[in-house]
Amino acid sequence: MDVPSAAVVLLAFALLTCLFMSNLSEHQVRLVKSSYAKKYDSIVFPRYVSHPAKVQNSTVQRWGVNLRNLQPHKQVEDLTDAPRDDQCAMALENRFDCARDRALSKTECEDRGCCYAPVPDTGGPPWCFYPRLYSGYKMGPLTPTLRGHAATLVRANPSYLPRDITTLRLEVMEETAGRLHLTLKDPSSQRYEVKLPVGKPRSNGNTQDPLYAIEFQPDPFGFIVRRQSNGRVIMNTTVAPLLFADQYLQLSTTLASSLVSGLGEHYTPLLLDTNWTSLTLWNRDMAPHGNANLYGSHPFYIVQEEDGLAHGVFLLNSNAMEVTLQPTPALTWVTVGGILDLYVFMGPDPQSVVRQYLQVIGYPMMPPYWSLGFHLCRWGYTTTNATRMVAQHMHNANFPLDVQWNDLDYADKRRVFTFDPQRFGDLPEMVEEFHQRGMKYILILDPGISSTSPPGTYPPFDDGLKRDVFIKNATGQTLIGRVWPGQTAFPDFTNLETRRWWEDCIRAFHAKVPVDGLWIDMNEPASFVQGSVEGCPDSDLENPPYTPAEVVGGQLNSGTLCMSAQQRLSTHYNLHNVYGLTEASATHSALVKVRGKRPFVLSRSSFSGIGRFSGVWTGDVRSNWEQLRYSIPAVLQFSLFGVPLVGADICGFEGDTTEELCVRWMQLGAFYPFMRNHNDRLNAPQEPYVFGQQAQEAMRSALNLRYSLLPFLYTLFCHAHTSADTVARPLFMEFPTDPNCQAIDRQFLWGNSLLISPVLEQGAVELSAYLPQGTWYSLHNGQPFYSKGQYLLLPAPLDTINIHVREGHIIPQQEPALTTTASRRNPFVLTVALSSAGWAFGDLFWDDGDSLGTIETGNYCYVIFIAGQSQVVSDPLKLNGALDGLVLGGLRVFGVPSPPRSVLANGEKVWDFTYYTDTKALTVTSLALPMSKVFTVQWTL
Ligand code: MIG
Repeated sequence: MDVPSAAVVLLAFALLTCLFMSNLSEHQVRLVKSSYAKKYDSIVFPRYVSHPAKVQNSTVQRWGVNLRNLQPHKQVEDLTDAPRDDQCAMALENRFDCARDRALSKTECEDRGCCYAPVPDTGGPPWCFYPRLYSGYKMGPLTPTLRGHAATLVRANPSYLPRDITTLRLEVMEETAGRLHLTLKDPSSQRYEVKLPVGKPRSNGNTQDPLYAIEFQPDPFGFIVRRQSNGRVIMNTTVAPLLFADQYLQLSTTLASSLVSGLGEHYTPLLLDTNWTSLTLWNRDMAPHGNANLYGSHPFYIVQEEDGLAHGVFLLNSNAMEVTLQPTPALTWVTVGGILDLYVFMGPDPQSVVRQYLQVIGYPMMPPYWSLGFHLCRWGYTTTNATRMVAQHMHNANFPLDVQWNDLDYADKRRVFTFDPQRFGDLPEMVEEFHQRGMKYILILDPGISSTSPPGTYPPFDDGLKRDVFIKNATGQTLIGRVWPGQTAFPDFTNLETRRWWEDCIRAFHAKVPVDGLWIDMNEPASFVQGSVEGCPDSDLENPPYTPAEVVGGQLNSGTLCMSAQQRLSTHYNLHNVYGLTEASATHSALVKVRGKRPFVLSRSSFSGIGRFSGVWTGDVRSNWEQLRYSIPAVLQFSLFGVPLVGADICGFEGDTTEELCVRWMQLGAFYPFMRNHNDRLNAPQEPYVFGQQAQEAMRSALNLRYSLLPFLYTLFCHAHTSADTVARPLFMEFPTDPNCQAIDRQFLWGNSLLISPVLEQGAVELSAYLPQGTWYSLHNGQPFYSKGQYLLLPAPLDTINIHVREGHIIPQQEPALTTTASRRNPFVLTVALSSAGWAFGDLFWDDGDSLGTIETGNYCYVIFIAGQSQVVSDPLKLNGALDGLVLGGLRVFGVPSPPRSVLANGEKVWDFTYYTDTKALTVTSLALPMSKVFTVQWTL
């Protein structure tokens, strides 16, 4: 399978060669596996190193095992016999909380064998903390297994938690050079484990020179992962005890720096606060605000190391989780169930960390082209005619609009898979009209299935019951909650039959209303009653010994189903966080089967791996400036989580927007990978056409700018799908060695070449924007900025969003139109941003935009563009007919040092060109060069 990859882009840039890189073939994978197996024959495990100072009576016999390239094992100071005061003497920031589960008095604390030393403030360092040496698990010898190495861990004394798992099996697997995998499980009884729907994690086939080395401290058990190249400690879990009880699992580690990101979904900056903060991962229908668990869970973090390297850690666990950060810097995972299934990704650069993570959870889907256009939605378009009018107003005012949406309004008594016979009686006709205009249509689909319609009148429920697809309560009856249609049952998407039933429901509905995509809301799942209409039984699942501190509502079953509810795979206690993921997967595959085209699914709830199936929006954001500003880190975090198709509700969902806010939000939103304006029922309207002429003009130009960039955006999505590149990209990812970029989350990049610097403050008409070192050209007029890596004050009047093109890059664009159906036929335009040496490079991925598997079957075009020596040349590396009839209509070359005397296109003289002496930009228009052929545009100086 040939795919254009970002690596190729770089290569071609450097060498001007054209190469295709392919994914590993089955054959190669087999080869890799056998070499992996062979390697281990020659390594002798374990290698014991006894502690030199204490031969007899050695309770802390330490030994180190380096799975590769043995390094001298660093002795950890032996404190066994140290007096208790020494055991408790440590800097405040190094205290690890011994009383996370509940508040303890001094006596209770000391009964746990912990240190008690109050500090004036609360919310900072813990008062009750572990001594330096705290008994825990003791590790036996490491022995080889089929996949790696394993050891048994035994706890001699009980911990302070109910139901310790006293014997654990540790498995250590060096899966690739950049990926280390450790699991800790109960060998005597199977506990719940997350099964991601990806099959085997991709291997890059090279475990020859691992980027990591791991050492173990046997008693108390802990491990240290180092970066092989420089010895840097990436993880050190010896700093606090491992706890593994039935409903409380805890693992602490130091962090290599405090530059940590991830651990979504929360309302935070891109860099998390390590000053004694905690993040709860528990999917919840909750409008974004600080210190709250929101809709999704992504137990993955990435750390920027001080020299520009990076690594990441993924704890594959879907139970309710709390992650605390402290200034050591260190991090503690606490989860209330499952196993510890830990991946370490060694990068060494930030983009590689994300790629390694996505090799485990799955690469993102390729979205249909139209889904990159503008989407317009509102709760409160109460009839088909109201909905039609919206699209018509947009059209009349010349605003691009690809997709018109409806919220719950369409449904008959708010029941999914129906439409209101009065208000939406001609819904099928309306959808047909949109299609005639080259538009698409999407509506909302909640998972709750009304359970109170008279028998025989509502097939989704009747069939669902018959086919046994619903989640059951603890005693085996259908669990009934309450959502928009009243009482509802909840499909159990871990049951295969449910997926078939869901597909049947979608097929039947689609036969009447040919929707183009589905918007899956309320899938945390959300319920308006706690647990169920009958409450929940009193049990350790509903009221576990430990509940993450910041769970909104205080209980796991707040705003959702009973924890004791039964799903095919396990209890809802274990499966809650993957409900949205399983629904997205079922919806995605149903759409594939029903429509036979590339599916579009937008999900509110998410878990690691959802990017394979769906895009995500950030939920019920408020119409205010702060929420506008925090939408950038939200979008960037989903980039890190492998969900490139993401955006916030433009102009805000809750509350009244203002004209200025809405203009600025449309400008930023034009650079969300997923661009939708959506509004709640009772608010002031915020469709672009409701504002004054000046605001409309600004919005129109933002929309046209986006539409002109869609070929570039689509190409970025292709690289995301094939190579796990990010689309909306944090600056630190592209400029990891520039310390100024570490924290930037008011600006971001598209791919590696477009810098977006939006206005995020009310009243601002200028903006201080950071430009990394090099030349950046204004996308609007080619004005160059030579940056040493500095902040520049840029004008940003209301009609302007600052976008800069990075030197050395070519951006493929197309003249905009009111839909992508139309814009896809328009002439292309290249924006060529020359490097100081006069070079630039770019590429274009193009296919029909919504067929299935075009990349996998090679049914696409891939063209590269190379500029150098006063010319731009295209090279169509792969053609399938999709570009036939399409032309290059013009180009803009930025950084042309002096006025050209003449311009030649495919050797012929061109008259329509302009050179701007002030900006050094050359514009060539009125071309018609076939995109499917090699073309050359030269200028003579
Ligand atoms: O309880 O469908 O986040 O986008 O408009 C509210 C109505 C349910 C929440 C979604 C929002 C949507 C709304 N939904």
